[in-house]
Amino acid sequence: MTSQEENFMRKIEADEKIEPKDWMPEAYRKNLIRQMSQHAHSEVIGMQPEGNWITRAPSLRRKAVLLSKVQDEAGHGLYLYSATETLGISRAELIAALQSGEAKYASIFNYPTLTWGDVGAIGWLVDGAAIVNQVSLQRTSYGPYSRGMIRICKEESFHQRQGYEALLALAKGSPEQKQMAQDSLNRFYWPALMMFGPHDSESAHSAKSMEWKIKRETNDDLRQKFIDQTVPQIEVLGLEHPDKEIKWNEERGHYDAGEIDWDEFYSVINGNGHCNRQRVEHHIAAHDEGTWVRDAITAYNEKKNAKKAQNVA
Ligand code: BYC
Repeated sequence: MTSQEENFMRKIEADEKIEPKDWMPEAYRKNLIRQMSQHAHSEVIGMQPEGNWITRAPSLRRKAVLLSKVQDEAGHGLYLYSATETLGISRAELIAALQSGEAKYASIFNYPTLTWGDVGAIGWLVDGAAIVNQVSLQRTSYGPYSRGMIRICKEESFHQRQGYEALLALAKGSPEQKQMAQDSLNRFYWPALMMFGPHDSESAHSAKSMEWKIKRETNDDLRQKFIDQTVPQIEVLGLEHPDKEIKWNEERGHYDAGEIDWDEFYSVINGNGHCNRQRVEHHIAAHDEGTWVRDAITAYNEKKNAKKAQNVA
């Protein structure tokens, strides 16, 4: 080990944060860019399924709340892109990788939102799963990522509660509304479990990411936390659990659960989910429409800098 590597590992072991100007192994930097940019893309692509319901929200209050939640997701994407840029890669490169399909985003956003119940299920289950993961990532070893997570988690808890409250209203409503809530739970439960990634034994990046403390808990451990916390929440809603094999295991102190359909997971992350093409095409169209805004800002900044240079001279 070189002295630089030794110093890096000493910091990791002492739970000190690695900061942008610190020396870091190239593989650590690359792994972080991969994970953080995919996280940023997930936030931004995640605006689409919920955005689909802004114009059809059932009341003015629900519309206002959904609108601000979707705006929050855009903000999360921006924090995460900025944090990723501290690793020496530009926003344009990150977005090009998303649009070419080279970079992934969370599989969950390739499922359609068919009913209003789905908006509640996303807030409750998808943001709920995201929080379990992100609370753990608050202790990640890279300073800018860790600080971004602390801020994002605060907003995400509010998102989770608004989703649960929307679904509770349906579950305690008419038989048709209760059925809508059950149907959303049935469709979003398994994809929410897939958000935690493959089993630890199949996870390509986990071992190194755990060693470097990029990840602080494994995919399976985080998934188990989510499974455990969701059981009583389903009971309060008065809905049926979508997993018929769910059973408390006294010895483990956890719920045993049925197996995820991994063929479906791999099909979705490899680009063949219900909405993969639609999501990326929509992103490309929106990005193209915004070209004039980016051009205007660049021209303005150039003008401002030229003026500053003139004043100095
Ligand atoms: N979906 O070795 P593994 C939100 C990929 S959004 C797609 O275990 P890793 C919200 C993985 O990337 C919150 N791909 O990977 C927004 C890798 O492929 P590559 C999003 C997945 O990185 C709007 C390969 O499979 N949260 O809150 O160690 C509205 C092997 O996997 C998935 C984050 O992004 C998946 N589910 O662990 C509402 C959290 N799972 O890169 C809500 C940050 C795995 O080699 N990310 N893959 O091509 C992480 O914590 C980790 O990256 C993961 C995967 C746990 C997701």
